[in-house]
Amino acid sequence: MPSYKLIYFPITALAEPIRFLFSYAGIEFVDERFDRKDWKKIKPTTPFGKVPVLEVDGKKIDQSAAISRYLAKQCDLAGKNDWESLEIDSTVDTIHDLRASIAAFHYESNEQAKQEKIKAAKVTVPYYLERLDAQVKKNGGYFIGGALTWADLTFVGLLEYLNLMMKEDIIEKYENLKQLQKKVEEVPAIKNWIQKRPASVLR
Ligand SMILES: N[C@@H](CCC(=O)N[C@@H](CS)C(=O)NCC(=O)O)C(=O)O
Repeated sequence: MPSYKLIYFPITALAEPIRFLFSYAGIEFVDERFDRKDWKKIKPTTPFGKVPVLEVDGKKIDQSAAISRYLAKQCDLAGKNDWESLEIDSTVDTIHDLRASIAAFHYESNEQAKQEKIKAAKVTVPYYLERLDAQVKKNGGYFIGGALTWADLTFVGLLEYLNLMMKEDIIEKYENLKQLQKKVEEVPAIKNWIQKRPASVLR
């Protein structure tokens, strides 16, 4: 088994689906959370100036979805066939599109541009959530194939951060997504991880 170190800010966000997958797979990893003030120093040591970065036996690799997919394959969460794997990839990309529309206003520093992006997100966010909720309903309580996959772990892993940026529980009105969150958070290995993980340091 390789040695794994996950490097990220001291928050859930893009690293949390990866941490969920390590926990689910029962794979040990070093959960390295750096201080925000050190980011300037760390950035040039990453492959493309972004985190999360995973070190595998000292080799550095980035991109959270690619890392998640790699781990999902090791614990049978990557689909039962190529079609399901494609459906999972597609859903994960959709979840990241939803995240991008929220992050767009959250990280906007120009006040006028921010208001415009908030207006856009007020349309986009429910648009995505309605469809994701319907997808879970149609697929037996999970996003794909009536069974747990890394798409479910990605969505639930990212939720805390999406809620923080939106300043509300974004799935409150979406019964199927709420049930999904509950199911994922009750998987024993994930429940155990959530209980022991450090709280996010928000600035
Ligand atoms: N597509 C990348 C996005 C990575 C990304 O945007 N990371 C942000 C943190 S959430 C980052 O490193 N920001 C600091 C910077 O760009 O200087 C992934 O999914 O890993």
